Amino acid sequence: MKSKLTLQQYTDGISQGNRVVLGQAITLIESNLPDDQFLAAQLLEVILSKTGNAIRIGITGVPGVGKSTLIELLGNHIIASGKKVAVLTIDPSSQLTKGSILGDKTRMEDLSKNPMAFIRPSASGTVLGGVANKTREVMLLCEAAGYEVIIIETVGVGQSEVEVKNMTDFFLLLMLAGAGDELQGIKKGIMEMADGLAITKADGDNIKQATAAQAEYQHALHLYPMPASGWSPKVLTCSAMNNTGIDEIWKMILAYHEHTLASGYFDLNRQQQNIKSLNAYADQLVLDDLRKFIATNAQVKEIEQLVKDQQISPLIAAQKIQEAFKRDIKGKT
Ligand SMILES: Nc1nc2c(ncn2[C@@H]2O[C@H](COP(=O)(O)OP(=O)(O)O)[C@@H](O)[C@H]2O)c(=O)[nH]1
Ligand SMILES: [Mg+2]
Repeated sequence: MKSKLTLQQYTDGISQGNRVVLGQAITLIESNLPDDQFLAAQLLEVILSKTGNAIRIGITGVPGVGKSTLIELLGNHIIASGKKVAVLTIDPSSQLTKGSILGDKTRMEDLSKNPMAFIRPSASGTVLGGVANKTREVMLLCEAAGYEVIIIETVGVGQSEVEVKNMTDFFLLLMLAGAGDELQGIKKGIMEMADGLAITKADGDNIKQATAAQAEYQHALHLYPMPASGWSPKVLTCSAMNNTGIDEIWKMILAYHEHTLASGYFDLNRQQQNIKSLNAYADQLVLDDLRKFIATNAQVKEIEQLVKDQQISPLIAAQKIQEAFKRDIKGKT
Protein backbone atom coordinates (compact mmCIF):
# COMPACT_ATOMS: atom_id res chain seq x y z
CA MET A 1 0.00 0.00 0.00
CA LYS A 2 1.38 3.40 -0.95
CA SER A 3 1.42 6.08 1.71
CA LYS A 4 -1.24 8.64 1.04
CA LEU A 5 -0.18 11.55 3.20
CA THR A 6 2.60 14.06 2.71
CA LEU A 7 5.30 14.69 5.31
CA GLN A 8 3.55 17.93 6.23
CA GLN A 9 0.20 16.17 6.67
CA TYR A 10 1.75 13.52 8.90
CA THR A 11 3.55 16.17 10.95
CA ASP A 12 0.48 18.40 11.33
CA GLY A 13 -1.82 15.51 12.17
CA ILE A 14 0.53 14.16 14.80
CA SER A 15 1.12 17.60 16.36
CA GLN A 16 -2.65 17.98 16.62
CA GLY A 17 -2.91 14.61 18.33
CA ASN A 18 -5.00 13.23 15.48
CA ARG A 19 -5.34 9.51 16.22
CA VAL A 20 -6.17 8.52 12.67
CA VAL A 21 -3.04 10.23 11.34
CA LEU A 22 -1.01 8.74 14.19
CA GLY A 23 -2.23 5.29 13.16
CA GLN A 24 -1.34 5.99 9.54
CA ALA A 25 2.11 7.23 10.56
CA ILE A 26 2.70 4.02 12.51
CA THR A 27 1.70 1.99 9.45
CA LEU A 28 4.19 4.06 7.46
CA ILE A 29 6.92 3.32 10.01
CA GLU A 30 6.16 -0.38 9.87
CA SER A 31 6.21 -0.50 6.09
CA ASN A 32 9.15 -2.19 4.40
CA LEU A 33 8.80 -0.26 1.14
CA PRO A 34 11.90 1.91 0.48
CA ASP A 35 9.78 5.01 -0.30
CA ASP A 36 7.86 4.61 2.94
CA GLN A 37 11.05 4.07 4.90
CA PHE A 38 12.54 7.23 3.45
CA LEU A 39 9.47 9.26 4.41
CA ALA A 40 9.32 7.61 7.85
CA ALA A 41 12.92 8.59 8.58
CA GLN A 42 12.14 12.19 7.61
CA LEU A 43 9.05 12.19 9.78
CA LEU A 44 10.99 10.93 12.79
CA GLU A 45 13.55 13.68 12.22
CA VAL A 46 10.92 16.42 12.04
CA ILE A 47 9.08 15.34 15.20
CA LEU A 48 12.27 14.70 17.22
CA SER A 49 12.05 17.94 19.20
CA LYS A 50 8.53 17.02 20.32
CA THR A 51 9.57 13.67 21.76
CA GLY A 52 11.04 12.55 25.05
CA ASN A 53 8.49 14.10 27.38
CA ALA A 54 6.58 10.97 28.34
CA ILE A 55 7.20 8.59 31.19
CA ARG A 56 8.08 5.32 29.48
CA ILE A 57 7.05 2.16 31.27
CA GLY A 58 7.90 -1.41 30.29
CA ILE A 59 5.77 -4.21 31.71
CA THR A 60 6.81 -7.84 31.43
CA GLY A 61 5.93 -11.25 32.85
CA VAL A 62 4.99 -14.68 31.57
CA PRO A 63 1.83 -15.13 29.48
CA GLY A 64 -1.19 -15.26 31.76
CA VAL A 65 0.40 -13.35 34.66
CA GLY A 66 -2.09 -10.54 34.08
CA LYS A 67 -0.20 -7.88 32.13
CA SER A 68 -2.98 -6.81 29.79
CA THR A 69 -5.61 -6.82 32.52
CA LEU A 70 -3.40 -4.72 34.77
CA ILE A 71 -2.48 -2.30 31.99
CA GLU A 72 -6.15 -1.67 31.29
CA LEU A 73 -6.72 -0.64 34.90
CA LEU A 74 -3.42 1.19 35.29
CA GLY A 75 -4.06 3.02 32.02
CA ASN A 76 -7.48 4.17 33.14
CA HIS A 77 -6.06 5.15 36.52
CA ILE A 78 -3.35 7.29 34.93
CA ILE A 79 -5.87 8.87 32.59
CA ALA A 80 -8.03 9.74 35.59
CA SER A 81 -5.07 11.77 36.86
CA GLY A 82 -5.23 13.77 33.63
CA LYS A 83 -2.55 12.17 31.49
CA LYS A 84 -2.90 10.68 28.02
CA VAL A 85 -1.71 7.09 27.80
CA ALA A 86 -0.44 5.05 24.87
CA VAL A 87 -0.11 1.27 25.15
CA LEU A 88 2.13 -0.68 22.78
CA THR A 89 2.32 -4.44 22.93
CA ILE A 90 5.18 -6.61 21.76
CA ASP A 91 4.24 -10.26 21.57
CA PRO A 92 6.75 -12.46 19.73
CA SER A 93 4.27 -15.35 19.77
CA SER A 94 1.40 -13.44 18.25
CA GLN A 95 2.63 -14.14 14.75
CA LEU A 96 2.23 -17.85 15.34
CA THR A 97 -0.85 -18.01 17.48
CA LYS A 98 -2.60 -14.91 16.13
CA GLY A 99 -4.69 -15.22 19.27
CA SER A 100 -2.97 -13.26 21.95
CA ILE A 101 -3.27 -9.83 20.39
CA LEU A 102 -6.97 -10.35 19.85
CA GLY A 103 -7.18 -11.44 23.45
CA ASP A 104 -5.38 -8.29 24.53
CA LYS A 105 -7.74 -6.15 22.52
CA THR A 106 -10.77 -7.62 24.23
CA ARG A 107 -9.19 -7.35 27.64
CA MET A 108 -8.35 -3.70 27.07
CA GLU A 109 -11.77 -2.99 25.66
CA ASP A 110 -12.58 -0.36 28.24
CA LEU A 111 -9.27 1.44 27.86
CA SER A 112 -9.38 1.33 24.07
CA LYS A 113 -12.69 3.23 24.13
CA ASN A 114 -11.15 6.01 26.18
CA PRO A 115 -10.35 9.04 23.99
CA MET A 116 -7.28 9.71 26.18
CA ALA A 117 -5.86 6.27 25.35
CA PHE A 118 -4.17 4.87 22.29
CA ILE A 119 -3.57 1.13 21.99
CA ARG A 120 -1.47 -0.48 19.31
CA PRO A 121 -0.06 -3.98 18.96
CA SER A 122 3.48 -3.88 17.60
CA ALA A 123 4.58 -5.09 14.23
CA SER A 124 5.55 -8.72 14.00
CA GLY A 125 9.16 -9.88 14.05
CA THR A 126 9.69 -9.55 10.32
CA VAL A 127 10.03 -5.76 10.12
CA LEU A 128 13.27 -4.28 8.89
CA GLY A 129 15.35 -2.66 11.57
CA GLY A 130 14.08 -5.10 14.17
CA VAL A 131 11.09 -4.98 16.46
CA ALA A 132 12.97 -2.96 19.07
CA ASN A 133 13.77 0.05 16.93
CA LYS A 134 10.31 -0.03 15.33
CA THR A 135 8.63 -0.02 18.73
CA ARG A 136 10.90 2.81 19.77
CA GLU A 137 9.90 4.77 16.68
CA VAL A 138 6.21 4.16 17.36
CA MET A 139 6.78 5.34 20.94
CA LEU A 140 8.35 8.57 19.65
CA LEU A 141 5.36 9.19 17.37
CA CYS A 142 3.02 8.71 20.33
CA GLU A 143 5.03 11.21 22.36
CA ALA A 144 4.89 13.74 19.55
CA ALA A 145 1.12 13.18 19.44
CA GLY A 146 0.91 14.25 23.08
CA TYR A 147 0.83 10.96 24.98
CA GLU A 148 2.38 11.58 28.37
CA VAL A 149 2.73 8.00 29.52
CA ILE A 150 3.78 5.16 27.25
CA ILE A 151 3.26 1.61 28.44
CA ILE A 152 4.96 -1.19 26.53
CA GLU A 153 3.74 -4.70 27.25
CA THR A 154 6.07 -7.54 26.43
CA VAL A 155 6.01 -11.26 27.11
CA GLY A 156 8.74 -12.29 29.52
CA VAL A 157 10.33 -14.75 27.17
CA GLY A 158 12.95 -14.26 24.49
CA GLN A 159 14.97 -11.16 23.78
CA SER A 160 12.17 -8.63 23.85
CA GLU A 161 12.35 -7.70 27.53
CA VAL A 162 15.97 -6.59 27.23
CA GLU A 163 14.96 -4.46 24.28
CA VAL A 164 12.04 -2.98 26.17
CA LYS A 165 14.25 -2.29 29.18
CA ASN A 166 16.52 -0.40 26.79
CA MET A 167 13.74 1.92 25.64
CA THR A 168 11.86 2.59 28.86
CA ASP A 169 12.45 4.54 32.06
CA PHE A 170 10.73 2.14 34.44
CA PHE A 171 10.68 -1.62 34.05
CA LEU A 172 7.93 -3.48 35.92
CA LEU A 173 8.06 -7.24 36.32
CA LEU A 174 4.83 -9.05 37.11
CA MET A 175 5.02 -12.33 39.01
CA LEU A 176 2.56 -14.94 40.20
CA ALA A 177 2.66 -16.10 43.79
CA GLY A 178 3.34 -19.74 44.44
CA ALA A 179 5.12 -20.54 41.22
CA GLY A 180 8.89 -20.90 41.32
CA ASP A 181 11.07 -18.66 39.16
CA GLU A 182 11.79 -21.56 36.82
CA LEU A 183 8.12 -22.40 36.57
CA GLN A 184 7.43 -18.83 35.58
CA GLY A 185 9.95 -19.02 32.79
CA ILE A 186 11.65 -15.93 34.14
CA LYS A 187 15.16 -15.92 32.84
CA LYS A 188 18.05 -15.14 35.11
CA GLY A 189 18.79 -11.45 34.83
CA ILE A 190 15.22 -10.28 34.38
CA MET A 191 14.82 -9.75 38.11
CA GLU A 192 17.93 -7.59 38.11
CA MET A 193 16.50 -5.49 35.32
CA ALA A 194 13.32 -4.68 37.19
CA ASP A 195 12.78 -1.32 38.88
CA GLY A 196 9.67 -2.74 40.48
CA LEU A 197 7.92 -6.07 40.95
CA ALA A 198 4.23 -6.67 41.39
CA ILE A 199 2.73 -9.96 42.54
CA THR A 200 -0.47 -10.23 40.54
CA LYS A 201 -3.85 -11.80 41.31
CA ALA A 202 -3.58 -11.00 45.01
CA ASP A 203 -7.24 -11.74 45.57
CA GLY A 204 -9.44 -14.38 47.16
CA ASP A 205 -7.54 -17.38 48.48
CA ASN A 206 -4.41 -16.08 46.84
CA ILE A 207 -3.91 -13.04 49.09
CA LYS A 208 -1.88 -14.84 51.74
CA GLN A 209 0.41 -16.44 49.20
CA ALA A 210 0.87 -13.13 47.40
CA THR A 211 1.89 -11.37 50.60
CA ALA A 212 4.37 -14.14 51.37
CA ALA A 213 5.80 -13.93 47.85
CA GLN A 214 6.11 -10.16 48.23
CA ALA A 215 8.31 -10.56 51.31
CA GLU A 216 10.31 -13.30 49.64
CA TYR A 217 11.06 -11.31 46.51
CA GLN A 218 11.78 -8.14 48.47
CA HIS A 219 14.35 -10.11 50.41
CA ALA A 220 15.81 -11.63 47.24
CA LEU A 221 16.14 -8.18 45.65
CA HIS A 222 18.03 -6.86 48.67
CA LEU A 223 20.75 -9.37 47.90
CA TYR A 224 21.44 -7.77 44.54
CA PRO A 225 23.89 -4.87 44.34
CA MET A 226 22.32 -1.40 44.20
CA PRO A 227 21.38 -0.65 40.57
CA ALA A 228 22.95 2.28 38.69
CA SER A 229 19.72 4.21 39.15
CA GLY A 230 20.33 4.39 42.89
CA TRP A 231 16.77 3.17 43.34
CA SER A 232 16.17 -0.04 45.24
CA PRO A 233 13.39 -1.96 43.49
CA LYS A 234 10.12 -2.29 45.38
CA VAL A 235 7.82 -5.29 45.48
CA LEU A 236 4.07 -4.70 45.60
CA THR A 237 0.97 -6.86 45.33
CA CYS A 238 -2.01 -6.07 43.18
CA SER A 239 -5.30 -7.45 41.96
CA ALA A 240 -6.90 -6.33 38.75
CA MET A 241 -9.99 -8.27 39.73
CA ASN A 242 -10.45 -6.34 42.99
CA ASN A 243 -8.85 -3.18 41.65
CA THR A 244 -6.30 -3.08 44.48
CA GLY A 245 -2.66 -2.07 44.39
CA ILE A 246 -3.01 -0.19 41.12
CA ASP A 247 -2.57 3.26 42.64
CA GLU A 248 0.42 1.96 44.60
CA ILE A 249 2.05 0.83 41.35
CA TRP A 250 1.50 4.24 39.76
CA LYS A 251 2.83 6.01 42.87
CA MET A 252 5.91 3.79 42.80
CA ILE A 253 6.55 4.74 39.17
CA LEU A 254 6.13 8.43 39.96
CA ALA A 255 8.45 8.14 42.95
CA TYR A 256 11.06 6.46 40.75
CA HIS A 257 10.63 9.21 38.17
CA GLU A 258 11.17 11.95 40.75
CA HIS A 259 14.10 10.13 42.32
CA THR A 260 15.95 9.60 39.03
CA LEU A 261 15.18 13.09 37.72
CA ALA A 262 16.70 14.57 40.86
CA SER A 263 19.79 12.37 40.74
CA GLY A 264 20.40 12.96 37.04
CA TYR A 265 20.10 9.26 36.28
CA PHE A 266 16.93 9.78 34.27
CA ASP A 267 18.69 11.90 31.64
CA LEU A 268 21.85 9.82 31.72
CA ASN A 269 19.82 6.66 31.07
CA ARG A 270 17.96 8.30 28.19
CA GLN A 271 21.28 9.37 26.66
CA GLN A 272 22.66 5.86 26.93
CA GLN A 273 19.47 4.48 25.39
CA ASN A 274 19.83 6.89 22.46
CA ILE A 275 23.33 5.57 21.85
CA LYS A 276 22.09 1.97 22.01
CA SER A 277 19.47 2.80 19.42
CA LEU A 278 22.10 4.47 17.24
CA ASN A 279 24.32 1.40 17.50
CA ALA A 280 21.46 -0.90 16.52
CA TYR A 281 20.71 1.20 13.44
CA ALA A 282 24.39 1.42 12.51
CA ASP A 283 24.81 -2.35 12.86
CA GLN A 284 21.77 -2.87 10.70
CA LEU A 285 22.88 -0.50 7.95
CA VAL A 286 26.40 -1.88 7.74
CA LEU A 287 25.08 -5.42 7.82
CA ASP A 288 22.63 -4.64 5.01
CA ASP A 289 25.53 -3.36 2.87
CA LEU A 290 27.65 -6.38 3.69
CA ARG A 291 24.86 -8.83 2.85
CA LYS A 292 24.28 -7.09 -0.47
CA PHE A 293 28.00 -7.28 -1.22
CA ILE A 294 28.18 -10.96 -0.32
CA ALA A 295 25.16 -11.75 -2.48
CA THR A 296 26.49 -10.02 -5.58
CA ASN A 297 30.31 -9.94 -5.55
CA ALA A 298 32.13 -12.32 -7.88
CA GLN A 299 35.19 -12.61 -5.67
CA VAL A 300 33.02 -13.71 -2.77
CA LYS A 301 31.68 -16.53 -4.94
CA GLU A 302 35.25 -17.74 -5.51
CA ILE A 303 36.01 -17.57 -1.80
CA GLU A 304 32.83 -19.52 -1.06
CA GLN A 305 33.89 -22.21 -3.52
CA LEU A 306 37.26 -22.52 -1.76
CA VAL A 307 35.42 -23.04 1.55
CA LYS A 308 33.16 -25.68 -0.01
CA ASP A 309 36.23 -27.51 -1.33
CA GLN A 310 37.92 -27.25 2.06
CA GLN A 311 40.77 -25.28 0.50
CA ILE A 312 40.56 -22.55 3.15
CA SER A 313 38.87 -22.37 6.54
CA PRO A 314 35.65 -20.40 7.02
CA LEU A 315 37.45 -17.99 9.34
CA ILE A 316 40.19 -17.13 6.84
CA ALA A 317 37.54 -16.92 4.13
CA ALA A 318 35.54 -14.47 6.22
CA GLN A 319 38.62 -12.32 6.68
CA LYS A 320 39.15 -12.33 2.91
CA ILE A 321 35.55 -11.24 2.40
CA GLN A 322 36.04 -8.46 4.95
CA GLU A 323 39.13 -7.25 3.07
CA ALA A 324 37.31 -7.39 -0.26
CA PHE A 325 34.38 -5.49 1.29
CA LYS A 326 36.69 -2.77 2.60
CA ARG A 327 38.36 -2.46 -0.82
CA ASP A 328 34.93 -2.24 -2.43
CA ILE A 329 33.88 0.60 -0.09
CA LYS A 330 37.19 2.44 -0.66
CA GLY A 331 36.76 2.12 -4.40
CA LYS A 332 33.36 3.77 -4.15
CA THR A 333 34.37 6.75 -2.02
N1 LIG B 1 -7.98 -13.70 39.89
C1 LIG B 1 -7.43 -12.82 39.05
N2 LIG B 1 -7.31 -13.13 37.75
C2 LIG B 1 -6.72 -12.23 36.93
C3 LIG B 1 -6.25 -10.98 37.41
N3 LIG B 1 -5.71 -10.32 36.38
C4 LIG B 1 -5.84 -11.10 35.30
N4 LIG B 1 -6.46 -12.25 35.62
C5 LIG B 1 -6.78 -13.33 34.69
O1 LIG B 1 -5.59 -13.94 34.21
C6 LIG B 1 -5.69 -14.28 32.85
C7 LIG B 1 -4.56 -13.71 32.02
O2 LIG B 1 -4.64 -12.29 32.04
P1 LIG B 1 -3.93 -11.38 30.94
O3 LIG B 1 -4.10 -9.97 31.37
O4 LIG B 1 -4.39 -11.71 29.58
O5 LIG B 1 -2.42 -11.84 31.08
P2 LIG B 1 -1.17 -11.52 30.12
O6 LIG B 1 -0.99 -12.70 29.24
O7 LIG B 1 -0.02 -11.38 31.06
O8 LIG B 1 -1.46 -10.26 29.36
C8 LIG B 1 -7.08 -13.80 32.39
O9 LIG B 1 -7.96 -14.88 32.38
C9 LIG B 1 -7.46 -12.80 33.45
O10 LIG B 1 -8.85 -12.72 33.62
C10 LIG B 1 -6.42 -10.69 38.81
O11 LIG B 1 -6.06 -9.63 39.32
N5 LIG B 1 -7.01 -11.65 39.57
MG1 LIG C 1 -1.32 -9.77 27.32
